[in-house]
Amino acid sequence: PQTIYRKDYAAPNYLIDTVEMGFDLDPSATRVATRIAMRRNPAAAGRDIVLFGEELELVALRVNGKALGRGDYRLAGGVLTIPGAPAKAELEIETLTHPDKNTSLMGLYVSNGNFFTQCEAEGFRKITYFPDRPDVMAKYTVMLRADRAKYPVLLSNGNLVEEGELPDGRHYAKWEDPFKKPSYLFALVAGNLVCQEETVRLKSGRDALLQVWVEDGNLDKTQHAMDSLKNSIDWDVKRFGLDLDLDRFMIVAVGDFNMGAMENKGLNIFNTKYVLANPRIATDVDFANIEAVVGHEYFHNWTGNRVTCRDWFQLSLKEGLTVFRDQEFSADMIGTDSGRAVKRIDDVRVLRQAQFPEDAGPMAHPVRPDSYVEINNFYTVTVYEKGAEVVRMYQTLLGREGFRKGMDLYFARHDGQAVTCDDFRAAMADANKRDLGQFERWYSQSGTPEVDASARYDAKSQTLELTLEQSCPATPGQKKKQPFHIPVAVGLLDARGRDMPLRLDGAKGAAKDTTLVLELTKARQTFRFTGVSEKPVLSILRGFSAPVVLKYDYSDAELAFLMAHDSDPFNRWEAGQRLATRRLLNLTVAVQAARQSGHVVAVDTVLNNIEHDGALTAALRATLNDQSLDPAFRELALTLPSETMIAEQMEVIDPHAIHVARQFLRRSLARELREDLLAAYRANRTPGDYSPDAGSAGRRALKNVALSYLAELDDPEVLELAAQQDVAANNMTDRLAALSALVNSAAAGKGEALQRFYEEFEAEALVIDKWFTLQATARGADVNTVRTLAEHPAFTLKNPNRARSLIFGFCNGNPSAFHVADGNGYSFWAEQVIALNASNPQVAARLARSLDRWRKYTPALQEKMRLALQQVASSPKLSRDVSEVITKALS
Ligand code: HT7
Ligand code: ZN
Repeated sequence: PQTIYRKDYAAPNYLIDTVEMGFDLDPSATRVATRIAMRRNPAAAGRDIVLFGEELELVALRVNGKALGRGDYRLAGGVLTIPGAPAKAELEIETLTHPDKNTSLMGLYVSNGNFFTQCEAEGFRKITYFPDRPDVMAKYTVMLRADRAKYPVLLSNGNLVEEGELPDGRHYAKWEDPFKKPSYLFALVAGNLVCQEETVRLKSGRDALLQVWVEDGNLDKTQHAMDSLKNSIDWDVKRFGLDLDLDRFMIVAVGDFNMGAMENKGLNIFNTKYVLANPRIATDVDFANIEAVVGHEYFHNWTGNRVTCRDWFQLSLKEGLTVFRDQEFSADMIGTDSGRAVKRIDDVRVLRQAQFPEDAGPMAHPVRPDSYVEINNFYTVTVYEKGAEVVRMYQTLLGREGFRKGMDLYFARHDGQAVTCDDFRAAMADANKRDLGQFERWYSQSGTPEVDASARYDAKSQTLELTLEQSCPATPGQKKKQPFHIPVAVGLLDARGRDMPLRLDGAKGAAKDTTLVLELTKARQTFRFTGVSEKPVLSILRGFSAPVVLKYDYSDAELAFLMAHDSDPFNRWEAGQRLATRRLLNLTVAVQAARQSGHVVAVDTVLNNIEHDGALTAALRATLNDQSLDPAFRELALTLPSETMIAEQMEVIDPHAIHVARQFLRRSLARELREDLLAAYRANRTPGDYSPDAGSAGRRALKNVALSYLAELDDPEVLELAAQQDVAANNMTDRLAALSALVNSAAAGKGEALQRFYEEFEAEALVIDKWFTLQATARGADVNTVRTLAEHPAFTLKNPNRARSLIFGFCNGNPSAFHVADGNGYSFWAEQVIALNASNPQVAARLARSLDRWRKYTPALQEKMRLALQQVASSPKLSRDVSEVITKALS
């Protein structure tokens, strides 16, 4: 397959003013007639009309009314070229597609009997031949025709301008989008759907119709999405002065969808997982995710749609910025400082768990990649989550006001254009009169930078010298890195744990700030604080001010002190994680040593005999019992780093040893904190009607993490609590937590509880997904468990949510079982990747990434993973998507 390079970007030969499309919708053969008004681009060198098309039957092709014969154009490798076209060309194209055969879920496809489209990134070319690239923007008019009985609802972008009857029981609807847009934002939906709707008055004084469309029977699950949409509209006006520009804004839910949702202009299409919610079927996390994704897609209307990407290398221009916006929205919706901090911790956890490993593996790429084989493989945590961190750093460096000025200038300059990450950076720099030249390296250099900190306190001169040294590991194609521009937020704590006022040497005025943002721009820099009256404890990288790994030689006592006192909640949590990670790594080494010594003693006996760690237990007890702390924060503090997180800290990953060590620590904490956990469990019940608000969700989270610890003890009193909760819960959060506690314990009734759950929720696909995941990730589950579940009548690989629930759940969410020594997990993985490759390459390529980090494992496991990767590599008809991932993993 061909590699596409950023450096090869060339402006399109032709621009488009208008696109008119007519669809005769039929699941087995849909006819699409397209008329495109094109004109030569004065800024381009080439003269050919270049169109892309995939899996299409070309029925007719005319230029300015004249039919083109085979000699008038070239068609090869999905590219249709018309050489020597006139300066102004009206192009007419007729194509046939087969939506019911389209299992890739890109382009026009059928899901549960209804029609949907997915055009980002390059799905429009599966509908018609077209200059399917984001820098070609045009105004669209769309005529949909279909059988009225089967497809009573016909939707597309923009405004409904006409509808009516046709012969033979068919009907039509004509839609006009007043805004020009790239083809990837085109959408249509046709089917038997119902909606919840509401008219709202916008800031501008105009009214807008908001609709949430779902299948019949799901109208009891749309209120939260509607509320989230209204909140998003209000928030974007308040925070960024950006109002809804349409008379009508629609959200449509679909059960078969490759990703979370899609921001098509005025017609957002969503995975049902991010729309449907009520207390019976959705957890607190689901409610929060729906709010975030509804916000995300809505915010794209400005950051992505009004201002779009010049080319797909610039994807983070819209995705990083929009993730930052949705993170800020969710934080503001919680409203409290502690709630904001909890949200920040959650976001950083995702970054560390998924993006840091990506940045250290074979698929590492800059936030703005330089090349790709298949663009779908670059919808990554680097482009999205690291991209959001990059945007957040602008705000940290420029302040909220400065950031807003940059945003205002960005829209003033680029509304209606397709632009680059450099354009965004220039707007930020120019609006604030700052030189952000070095900041560009965050876009061009891959890898996670490391910042090594060391400090020297001089009591006599009352100065503290903080030396920061940065480096960045080599990544594929990038051996040497230049220093980044890194904002490092720092605070100093006195012996009583209070923040000290800070002053840098040479700064004017009295010290008053208690957090300073240091700008690290060199490989090594020393910052001198003056007037430091006593030796402080350092709180570095407050709020996780940059996406880096901070190394600082904290003592256990300092970490416990920060856990108890740091005014920065992120670093307060971070101190606990550092302490726990240290302990977990020691335990993992002990497990390995015990295994190697060949003693017949149980590993537990060995672990029980190694030095008891009172510091961690005492600190966790204090946090758990500190009623002044937000319950949601206490839950996060109590949650140990995941097995994946611990793995990333090891030179050589030994999944089994990590699992044993982590389980051991959980059990011993449960034993020592038993009474405290029981008290927290009882104190944080949420009686009365369910509400997904952050306060209630935080209490449930704390109660349920207490339950999960307690269930480690396998003691009848606790298992009875779980059993009672399973029966009495009035919401899915508590129900699932109880079931999970039972399934992960030795409870006798867990099989029955699982069966009851299945029978109760059989008709709710999203809940059955949870049921599969719970079992795939359960302790004690192995490859055979998952193979058996894959035979269950409710399982199908064809539905991405279902495939993710079981297969991804196991391969990514149950490391010790997946990496079983005999390599059976890898054989299973290879089979599934190969099967998915045939039906849905995009989903297959996501699964293929489960072995990205194979070179970090023990030699025996490495060898088995290599064989599995080769098995996939040598399978016939490998898609571009899977081939790119596997080739990079093996190279
Ligand atoms: N911008 C959307 C990307 C997306 C997508 C990409 C490839 C294949 C299927 C897809 N579905 C949605 C999602 C977003 O970031 O909002
Ligand atoms: Zn997005």
